Amino acid sequence: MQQPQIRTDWSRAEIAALFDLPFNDLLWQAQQVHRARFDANAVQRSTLLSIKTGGCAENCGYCSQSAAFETGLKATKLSGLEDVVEAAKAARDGGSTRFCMGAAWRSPKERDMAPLLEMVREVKALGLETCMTLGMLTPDQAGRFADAGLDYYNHNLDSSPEYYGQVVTTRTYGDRLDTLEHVREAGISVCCGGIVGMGEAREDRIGFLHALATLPAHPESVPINQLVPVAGTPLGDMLRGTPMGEIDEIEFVRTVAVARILMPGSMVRLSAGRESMSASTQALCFLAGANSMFTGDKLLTTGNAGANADAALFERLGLTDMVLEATE
Ligand code: SAM
Ligand code: DTB
Ligand code: SF4
Repeated sequence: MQQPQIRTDWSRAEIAALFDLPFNDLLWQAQQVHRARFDANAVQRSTLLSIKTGGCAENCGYCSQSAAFETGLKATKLSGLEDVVEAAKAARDGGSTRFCMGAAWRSPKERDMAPLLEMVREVKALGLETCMTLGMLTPDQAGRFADAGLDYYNHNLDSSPEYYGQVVTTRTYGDRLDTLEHVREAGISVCCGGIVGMGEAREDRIGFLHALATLPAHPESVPINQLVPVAGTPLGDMLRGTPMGEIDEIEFVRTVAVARILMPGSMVRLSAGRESMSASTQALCFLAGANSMFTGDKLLTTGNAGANADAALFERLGLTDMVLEATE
């Protein structure tokens, strides 16, 4: 297949039509788009570390770390450099190529900048790609992270602009877009995705992917999370055990496939929710064009599939680690 054009002018109607395709036709199209640019059997692995857990001032309705909800999570201070470097080494030795450090903040404070920049430098020196997710950034902060060598910044749009207000009220969709612009302008690669299974309608999944695929440039990484329903959070409590809380796995795979078709050059990451996902559903996600995942026993605060389960999955599916192109 000819390399599909990278387009940032997708209409919602076009995206809706992709979602409506018969499943086999959708997966066929996603496979073609995927294979035109990527090795279809290679999957990149990233590892997460929470460097500052809990006590967050935002009220994202899915999140275990918001100070607004009683989730039983113990808040911590910012981790020390040594602990972070040790975790990064373990991730690298376990086959991860990217190390993503997350903090439960609305935005980093000035006093946190020096230790954060040091973490970026030290983790990068281990030969890992660096990623941080710290909430909102000013243009100045983004520039300083770029100078320290930060490769990626994760900041998710999470859902459609219409549904966003049901998920979080302490910041706006526009705030999120502003930070993405600051990150992009600083020359840092963008990691931006969202969550499926928050009780949103298909129209919201269409609106969410539309927002991503019509950014001035596609995010280099697109994490697609399945809601992990956490007790004590509004969305977790509302959806735990309800049919809405367990999004239809076929619809989840469709979302991955549509993301792949809309953003042919991006890494589409199968993110939160893998722990409760069958091997067959994960296999369908890879078939639909996902080519990245989080490894390790833990995401930020919730469980992840773990190294043994991942090794078994790679073996069963004949997957290999993606070899990264050398960067300077
Ligand atoms: N505080 C920063 C922020 O919100 O940008 C960074 C960390 S935040 C935990 C990163 C992302 O994880 C969120 O945007 C959301 O998409 C995802 N996430 C958080 N809790 C989740 C959950 N319970 N289930 C699925 N995804 C979740
Ligand atoms: C993303 O989209 N998913 C990751 C990463 N970006 C930072 C985080 C998932 C968190 C899942 C819930 C938790 O472990 O707290
Ligand atoms: Fe805070 Fe991020 Fe959790 Fe929202 S998702 S409450 S910003 S840690």
